[in-house]
Amino acid sequence: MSQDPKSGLSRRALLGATAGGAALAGAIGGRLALTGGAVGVATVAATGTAQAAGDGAMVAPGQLDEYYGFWSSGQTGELRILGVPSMRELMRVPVFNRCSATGWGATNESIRIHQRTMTDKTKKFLEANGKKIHDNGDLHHVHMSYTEGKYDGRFLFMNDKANTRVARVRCDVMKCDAILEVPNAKAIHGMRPQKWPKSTYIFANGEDEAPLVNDGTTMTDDSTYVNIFTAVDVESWTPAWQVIVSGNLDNCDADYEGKWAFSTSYNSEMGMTLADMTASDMDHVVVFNIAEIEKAVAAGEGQELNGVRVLDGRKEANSAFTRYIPIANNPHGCNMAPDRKHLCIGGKLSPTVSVIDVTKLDAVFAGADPRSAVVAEPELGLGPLHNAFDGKGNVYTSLFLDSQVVKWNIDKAIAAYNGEAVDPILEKVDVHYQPGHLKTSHGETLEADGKWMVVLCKFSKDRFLNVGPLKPENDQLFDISGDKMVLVHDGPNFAEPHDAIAVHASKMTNIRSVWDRNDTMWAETRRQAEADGVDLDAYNDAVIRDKDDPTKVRVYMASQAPQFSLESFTVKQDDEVTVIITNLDDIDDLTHGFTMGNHGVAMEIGPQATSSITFKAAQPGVYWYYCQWFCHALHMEMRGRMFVEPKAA
Ligand code: CUK
Ligand code: CUA
Ligand code: CA
Repeated sequence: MSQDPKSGLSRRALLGATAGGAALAGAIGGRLALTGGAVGVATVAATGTAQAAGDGAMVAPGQLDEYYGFWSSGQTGELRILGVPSMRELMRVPVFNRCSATGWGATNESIRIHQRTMTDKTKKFLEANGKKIHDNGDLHHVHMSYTEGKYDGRFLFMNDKANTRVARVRCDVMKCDAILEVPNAKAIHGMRPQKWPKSTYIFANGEDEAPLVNDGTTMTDDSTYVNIFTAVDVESWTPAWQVIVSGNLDNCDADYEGKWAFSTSYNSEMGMTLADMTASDMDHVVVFNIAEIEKAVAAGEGQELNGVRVLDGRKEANSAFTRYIPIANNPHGCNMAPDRKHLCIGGKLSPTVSVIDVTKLDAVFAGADPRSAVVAEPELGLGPLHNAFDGKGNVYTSLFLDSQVVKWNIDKAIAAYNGEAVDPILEKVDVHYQPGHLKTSHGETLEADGKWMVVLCKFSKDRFLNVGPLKPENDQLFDISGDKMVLVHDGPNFAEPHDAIAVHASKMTNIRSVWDRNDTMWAETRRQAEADGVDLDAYNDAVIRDKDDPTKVRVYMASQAPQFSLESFTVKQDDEVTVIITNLDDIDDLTHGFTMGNHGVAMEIGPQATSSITFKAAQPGVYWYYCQWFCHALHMEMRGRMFVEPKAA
């Protein structure tokens, strides 16, 4: 591997390193030669988990965090990975955004993932705008797949409110491998996986109201508007079924028995203005009966619309699919407690959290008063949004308007609701400032461990050096293992994490460092290579003009530090050029890149990966391409030329 089959040069000889290590020494050595000293190597060897040191340095350099933190990024559209408790940012995984570093949203492999479930309407819309994909997103919620109420380390799921999509990230390589544009619904906001027995579905809330067939025939008549709740099949990443509801849908969650899903609605009024949306004293939580819905879907009830079975679960339909529990004034957060019993609903405009006992829901579906399932409604402070749990019967609720987190006890709240003279509130702490979501380590699983809590503050104001009118958000980390909540870290963050989860490192057992050459990610590219007679697994190169469309040229090459197998290639002006590169290096952390100068294209090629990108060579001349991922002492020399011959006059 360290022998360059073309030039016959050994990389180790080039570096002048000792012959002690094999390929690893070759690659790491390249860095050491430039960074000076053995610092880079020392950190690699260190292991062990974090201890709270109390001096702000909770995880020493070279030590590993105890938890993976998976953060949403809101309007940035990516997934972020942080270490908890160090709050060090470890990685950004592009999902709905266009990424300059990795080429996500530009490589053929990523565009295929984007386009697979795109509706015809969206395809036409994008074409009219000269685009292939939407390259923005609004990623609010990230959750992991479950097996029996616990994180299983397989997938991460996330929503895009902006373009009505949900996406899946593979945890083995931490890359997005499936995006679904949800048909019929509008603006996917709340999104949660099924928890029990495993995540067969994710549930996705449509937040915005629109006509079911939104083709312009009816627009201002809002009596024709609906909102849609969707179950997405986790394996096939296609919609399994949909339910039309009354009111809109905000946040959602699922229970620990696999029986129910729940969604908050702040617009039971079906209002189109702020005044109308806040007109009613009461809104509601919708409860979905999964078994009844599945039965009806299997029986072919409802209607088929854009390939999905759609059931009517509106109030007036009086179906077995839904029940509506009245909740005060524009509720928001929806969080199932790890006690398997209590669902907590943030009041937002009401200073209360409503506690629903899910064991009472069978009675509600059998005809009991829906409010009979509410077993507590403690008054906690102003602007309660989201709830998190410590597994010891306590809840942490973010108070947006009060800029506080309140810790309270469920049993005490129930006792108070029943008339006992007990105060359920245990403690309040100030946060900085205006918290949205807050999350505890494993708090949305049966393994809630009561160790850490992050509070995602929407405003940072004076907590950091001033960086201009646009300020970062502030993610505050609290140690909640003792009686008191102790603030241990402020973590500035860019626009705009809404939600986060912390997953113990012991759950993440299948993470790879090197790609499998046969990964499905580039299966389509591999098929094309076979048709072109190119062996992607060899240090191989080829420039192939398409037989059917001679304006299309495919350029195949391999990369192996510090060289591309092709040091130049020639195309004609106006050719559509696809560059396909396989990285034959097979050691940890040896990523190459491909950037074509002045053509607006760049991509990442991980160890043993194949990546491809397509562009038009519209202007004649000489253009250099280069590896933009620092890979070797001779990384700067890892480049080549594209000659674009002028069109014959
Ligand atoms: S929502 Cu952002 S603070 Cu989209 Cu989960 Cu509540
Ligand atoms: Cu290859 Cu830098
Ligand atoms: Ca309302």
